[in-house]
Amino acid sequence: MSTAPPLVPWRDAVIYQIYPRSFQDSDGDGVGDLNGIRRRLPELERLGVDYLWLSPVYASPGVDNGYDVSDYYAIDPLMGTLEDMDALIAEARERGIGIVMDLILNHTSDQHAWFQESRDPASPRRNWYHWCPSPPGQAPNNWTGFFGGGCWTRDDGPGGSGDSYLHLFAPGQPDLNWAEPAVFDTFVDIIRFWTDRGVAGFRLDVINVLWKDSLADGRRSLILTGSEHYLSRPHLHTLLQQLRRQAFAPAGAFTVGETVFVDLPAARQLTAPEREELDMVFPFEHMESDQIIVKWITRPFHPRRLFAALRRWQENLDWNAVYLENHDQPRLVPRFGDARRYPVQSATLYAVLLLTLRGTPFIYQGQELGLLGRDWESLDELQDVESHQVYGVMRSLRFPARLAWFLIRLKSRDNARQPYPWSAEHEGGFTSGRPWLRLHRAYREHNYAAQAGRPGSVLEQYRLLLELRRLLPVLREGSFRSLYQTGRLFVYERRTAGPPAARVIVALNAGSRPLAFHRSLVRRLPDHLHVIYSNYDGEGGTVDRIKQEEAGLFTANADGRHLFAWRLRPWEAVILA
Ligand code: TEU
Repeated sequence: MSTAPPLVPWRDAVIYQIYPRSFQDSDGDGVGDLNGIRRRLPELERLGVDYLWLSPVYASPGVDNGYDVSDYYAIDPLMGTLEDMDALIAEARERGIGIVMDLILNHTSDQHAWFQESRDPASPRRNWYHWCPSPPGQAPNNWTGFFGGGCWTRDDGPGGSGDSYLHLFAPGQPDLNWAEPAVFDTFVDIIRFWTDRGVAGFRLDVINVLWKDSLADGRRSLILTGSEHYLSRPHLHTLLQQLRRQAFAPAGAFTVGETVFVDLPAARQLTAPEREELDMVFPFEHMESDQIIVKWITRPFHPRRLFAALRRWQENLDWNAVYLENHDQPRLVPRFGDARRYPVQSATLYAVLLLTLRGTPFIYQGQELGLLGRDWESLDELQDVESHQVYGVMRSLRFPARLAWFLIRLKSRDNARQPYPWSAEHEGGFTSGRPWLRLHRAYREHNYAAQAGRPGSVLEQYRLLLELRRLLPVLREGSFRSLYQTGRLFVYERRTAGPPAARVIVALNAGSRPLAFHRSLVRRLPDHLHVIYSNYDGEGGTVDRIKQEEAGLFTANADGRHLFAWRLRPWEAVILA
């Protein structure tokens, strides 16, 4: 009999995303693997996270680092075996940690047996993918893909029919045709296969593009011509309801959908509990606050846009996923913070933001160390298929080579994919061999071991904030109300009606200059507030004090620290009660 504690319900949980090939290598081949993750479970438990979402670990030729699956029932030999996966699930479970798998329903690898069979027009699998006749040099429609350029490839290879197949992503990622009932049934079976092994939830890759209304030409657009035919179409909702009813719900598995370009009305539909589709979705709007039209064209970041977007989503959705980093986004600190002058404060300001908004927070590996990225010297160093493909598109549009490289370097997904620096040792303790992607040059200074147990470090502040979330129900359940959101300042309240009634106020100064509160704001705040957390508070005593005070927290000004002088230091984040 297992003595494992029950898993925290997903609404109360903090989820940690692992990019397995960059987390911890256990066998010296330079690629992270499942046994590496098993080895690091003590560190993850110490951090205090409740679930691990693993980016794909299925068998894959690795064109898109596992987002091109060639067998959904098998573990990639680079990552380990099914037995290793079972052991990981069991050992994590013993520590009260659940495993969330990434599920790619929109496309498979072109090496998947299904696709190989479907290349034959007479095959029963022909209809599993979107095949269309096309004369050489002419695509069946004018759609453009997510990685830039076209999204049709003609099957000219040996045994090929000369027809073209649709791929919204890389040519090695043909889109499945969800109009084929056997595709649905197969995925119900796949989901059951993994929930039977103890998987607790799924992150559903690009889930809102699954259903294509038609393959007709689209309205010409600077990005994603054709997307009006497949972004969150009505039948998508039906498919999600069926998947939930037949696969996720019977196993008690929760879902978070990755929903590209999703707007608020669509997100509301997708997550409304009574509609029984998804539990949460990943919005993109706030991540677009430093870009113009496409992610590659950046503009100077201003926190006002980030805060305004977050606030809009907080105010218009009852519950959702909250995130600031993932494996597709460049690192937070050089992007939205001040990496040069306030690397620790800007990293921890965003930790406070992430962990005090309403919703289920997702931390991406390395975010808890305040990692930086962006230290690339040339395109040759990058592995990401998207970076290379988009560079090619930019060059064909006559972008000068230096400009194209400058833009790629800023936004390349490899910025987030550098192997995890565990220590100052050989390759950061990530591998005993040669890593598949270069570590950040500063790994000897910026690593896990250098921060663990050091009060005030980014890592220790994440740990404290997670503890605070567990201690204070208001941080999990409380309603959200914005009190002030102008310029670099964001002040909001979380409140529960009780009993016992509780309230905390969070104030953030996302700028490198001190900031005094305007009188109009001060007037709206209660008189007796004290700081229960500041990211300038290096002593780490906050949580211990709260533990002692638990009951009286919101009335007593226990240690007499009436510190809050209506003024925030550069990149200061405070939680007040
Ligand atoms: O991402 C979908 C997606 O929208 C991204 O490709 C996005 O367009 C791009 O990263 C912006 O730069 C998911 C996965 O998260 C990503 O890693 C995969 O490459 C993609 O799907 C295809 O499976």
